[in-house]
Amino acid sequence: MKPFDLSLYLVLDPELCAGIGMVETARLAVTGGATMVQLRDKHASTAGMIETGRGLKQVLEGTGALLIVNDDVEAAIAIGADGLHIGQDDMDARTARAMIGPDMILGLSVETELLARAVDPDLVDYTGVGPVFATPTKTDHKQPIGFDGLARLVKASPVPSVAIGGLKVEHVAEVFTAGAKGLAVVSAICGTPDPEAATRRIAAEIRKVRS
Ligand code: TZP
Ligand code: MG
Repeated sequence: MKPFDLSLYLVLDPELCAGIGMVETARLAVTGGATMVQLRDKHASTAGMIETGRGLKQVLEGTGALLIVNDDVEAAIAIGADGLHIGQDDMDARTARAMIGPDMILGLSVETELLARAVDPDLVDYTGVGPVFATPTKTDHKQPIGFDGLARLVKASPVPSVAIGGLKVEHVAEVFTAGAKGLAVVSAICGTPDPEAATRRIAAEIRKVRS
């Protein structure tokens, strides 16, 4: 498996990226310092995911940023993505790992301490922990956990965690203080007029809090 850096993890959303599209948003964000990009499109067919994913793979090529595909294991494999991200309502981690093989990164969303503790580090490489705050980006999200909850879940997770849910540049310090290895954001980058500049600001804040 490739080493991965969870520090600035962009999760794409086709609606929020509607103006310039997901591929161009990803290109700008990676230029601005995003370390991982997740293709997440709840309404796309596998063929649609593969088409967008191939475009993403092209723009990420040679940048060092990794491409993760949400939910659709068939698309993840066809794209040759670096990883797959699944939620608790998707296939279980053992099934996912059996399908993707040992080399792809596997991420799993966890919303409670119990779920974090249940993660098998032989199957799962990182956890996505949240939502830290309520967010309009995902309307069916679970109860927000706040930074106290984030710290508890990160501690319970046997693998590195990335925080998600309502996170903006002003939350970077608290995310790292809670022990997360990074933040995953949608609207802090996708919904902005200048995704590259927005990413640059978050990346600069990450460098500052880590130094
Ligand atoms: N999972 C939990 S919250 C969330 C996802 C995909 C959406 C986060 O979006 P935003 O805009 O960064 O709050
Ligand atoms: Mg899912």
